[in-house]
Amino acid sequence: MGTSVVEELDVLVVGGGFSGIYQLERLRSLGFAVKLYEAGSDAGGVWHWNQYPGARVDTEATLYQFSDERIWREWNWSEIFPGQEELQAYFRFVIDKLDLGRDIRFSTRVTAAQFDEQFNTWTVESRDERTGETFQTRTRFVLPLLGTGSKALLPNIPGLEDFQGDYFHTSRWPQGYDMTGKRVAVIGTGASGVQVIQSIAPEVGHLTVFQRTPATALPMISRKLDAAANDELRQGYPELFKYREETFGGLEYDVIFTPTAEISDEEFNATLEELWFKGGLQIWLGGYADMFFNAEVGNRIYAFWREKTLPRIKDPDLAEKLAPAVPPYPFGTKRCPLEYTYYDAFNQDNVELVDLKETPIEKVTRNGIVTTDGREHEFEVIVLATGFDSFTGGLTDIDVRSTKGESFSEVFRDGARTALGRATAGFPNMLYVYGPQSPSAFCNGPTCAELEGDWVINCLVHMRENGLTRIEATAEAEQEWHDHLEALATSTTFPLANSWYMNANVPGKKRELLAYPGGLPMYLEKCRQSVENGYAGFVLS
Ligand code: NA7
Repeated sequence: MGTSVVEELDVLVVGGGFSGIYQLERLRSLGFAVKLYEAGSDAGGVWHWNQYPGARVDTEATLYQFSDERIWREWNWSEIFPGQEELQAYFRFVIDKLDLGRDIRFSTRVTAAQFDEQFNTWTVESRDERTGETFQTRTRFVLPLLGTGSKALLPNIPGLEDFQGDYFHTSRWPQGYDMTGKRVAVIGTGASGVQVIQSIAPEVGHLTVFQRTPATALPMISRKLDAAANDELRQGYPELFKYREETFGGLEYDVIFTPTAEISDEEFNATLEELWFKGGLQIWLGGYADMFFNAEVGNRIYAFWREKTLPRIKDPDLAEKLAPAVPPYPFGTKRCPLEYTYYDAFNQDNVELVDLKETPIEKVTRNGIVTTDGREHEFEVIVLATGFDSFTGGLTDIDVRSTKGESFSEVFRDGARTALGRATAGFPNMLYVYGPQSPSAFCNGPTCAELEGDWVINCLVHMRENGLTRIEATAEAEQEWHDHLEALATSTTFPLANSWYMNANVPGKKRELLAYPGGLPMYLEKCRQSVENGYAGFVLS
């Protein structure tokens, strides 16, 4: 770290998504010297990075927004599941409206951070992505608010770098890239893959989808919102913003706690039918909670899903690959993508599916992809819809050193360690929101950005009022939190699937559930208890 210090702060917020923007606005209004650094060149966090065709939020805009009345009073959504461009426009609106721009540095990537024990401050090194210049910031607190999708996961396929066509990850889509008439491969059928596939299928020359595990995609069912509809929704917002705290996923609907053993098959199916037509993630995060504890219940929901999906796919062999008779995993243990025309796309003559369970990818050549049956599939473009090194990838990507000189990769070698999903021992004055071991992936982003975020804000105010300059998680609290999460996780069906929830998508990463599976109300209660007990789990000095 040889460069000079250009900024002295109370708080450095890293990341310009919902969590970062919320912290910047609240902390600044409370008089903290705070700045936000964002690696992307524009607003939105994931909504800046994920510019692939068809990128769209899959929780309802009613709660996929800030609860700040100055914003929702004026902002009108065009539909209930808005697309990427609209979400990015929303972020620009928020930044303008709250005059946050003067405290945001875009195109600024934080690359390293070192704690100074003498002054209880961090020295942070950052790089200007446009000029390549590096500079330092000295700050009391660092909030790495990096979400679950900031570290793209590129598959380790031999020869990829030799490919003569274009290839890119969904979250690094070249702006305005034209796919018309091209021969395209998409690897991956998660939420991003499904959205890309259904969007580009009508325009590309030929599309080959490489599927490792079938998605259980659900109908999105969006609806347009005119000014009157927005006015009507606005009347319900204050109540909704309160209600979200009581729900498992921080949403406008909750899981159903009625034990499925107590209800008839007719009632079970009637409920599923109703949830299906409500659309979105309702059958999952608004469905029977039993599905998360009993694989049989998950399999019954899978059978319902399959019955709905099969009629959409004409070719029976293809149908068996996309919606196999034997559930590939208990329903609900992998994220359900939302779709409009995903399954219909496979009925087009120009769309083909390669089942990687039958014929895995062997290598990439100059011209395309070779599978183990010896076939070379030729392409002009390869889209990597292969997901993210979620939960910890953003942190381990930065060269942060603990007070013992260890990096996050070293400290998380045998699994992530946090107290309350809030901080890690050895990294004082570094607090997370929506990070590992918090509800994160199971919680509506803006909900947790604000409700978890309030804990951080209140803590920093408490420290300021009491002349405290250092907060650090204890190793004991980390162990307790780990054991609590592990006990919860082993009672669920999540360990039965190879999902990114379980870190199973990242080769070599410890297999463990890093999203808090107890639901938002239980999590918030644990956070409250910590505060009531004098920030139990943390040493403040
Ligand atoms: P996901 O949900 O992690 O999906 C990634 C997809 O890519 C999934 O189908 C994977 O198959 C597949 N994949 C990953 N690595 C490979 C390799 N090496 N070979 C073949 N296929 C591979 O990421 P998304 O971007 O779609 O969604 C992430 C979240 O963003 C989403 O859940 C929302 O919250 C928003 P697998 O299922 O692992 O067998």
